[in-house]
Amino acid sequence: MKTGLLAAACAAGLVLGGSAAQALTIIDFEGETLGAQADGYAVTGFEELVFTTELGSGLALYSGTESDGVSLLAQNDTNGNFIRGTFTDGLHSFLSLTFGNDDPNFLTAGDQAVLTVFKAGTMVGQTILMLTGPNDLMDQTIGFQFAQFDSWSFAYTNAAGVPSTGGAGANVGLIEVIDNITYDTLATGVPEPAAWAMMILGFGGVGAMARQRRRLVAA
Ligand SMILES: [Ca+2]
Ligand SMILES: [Ca+2]
Ligand SMILES: [Ca+2]
Repeated sequence: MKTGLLAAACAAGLVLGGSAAQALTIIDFEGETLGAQADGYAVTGFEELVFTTELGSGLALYSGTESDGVSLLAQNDTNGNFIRGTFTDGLHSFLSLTFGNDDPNFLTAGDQAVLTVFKAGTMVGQTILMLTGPNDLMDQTIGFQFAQFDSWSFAYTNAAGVPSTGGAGANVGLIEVIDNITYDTLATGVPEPAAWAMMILGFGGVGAMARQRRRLVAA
């Protein structure tokens, strides 16, 4: 249900986006096989985004009452592990994802969700959100836009920004669970009429049109 709403919202964005119209890709992991995944995992058809973990292992696909269908997580959370994503198709400038698993039994005051973006390994931006109303449900969204980046990380940290390394009652015992990963689609954007005119004048347009692909996920 939530995925369908998100897809609809993005479709509306394509229509109403004005001069900045762009296609968006959404990965919601539905249809993927549950269980452990090796670092380097990518969803078939979305190979441009490769998932890894900070510590080299612990990726898993998961589905439970607190998640949004199938979701991606990084086990476990007594060792500072968290999720990384690397784009193999170039620089992006928009990213958002839903997250949750903010179990109140494992939460400490000040715990936060941190999305950091990098360009060629150098941090170029960061979004920090406090965990609002801890309820163990995936009901928060975090995002970043404007600066260009080619990789990102998502981590739960303590109030000082240190990735969680503790268990219940000591620092945080939260496991990152993310879903509905949405990013600007490179080389498949929907050109504005003026852009089409330029392409037709400059290149004949046919070749460029033939390479266009739409990768929006069906709800
Ligand atoms: Ca999902
Ligand atoms: Ca973690
Ligand atoms: Ca929540």
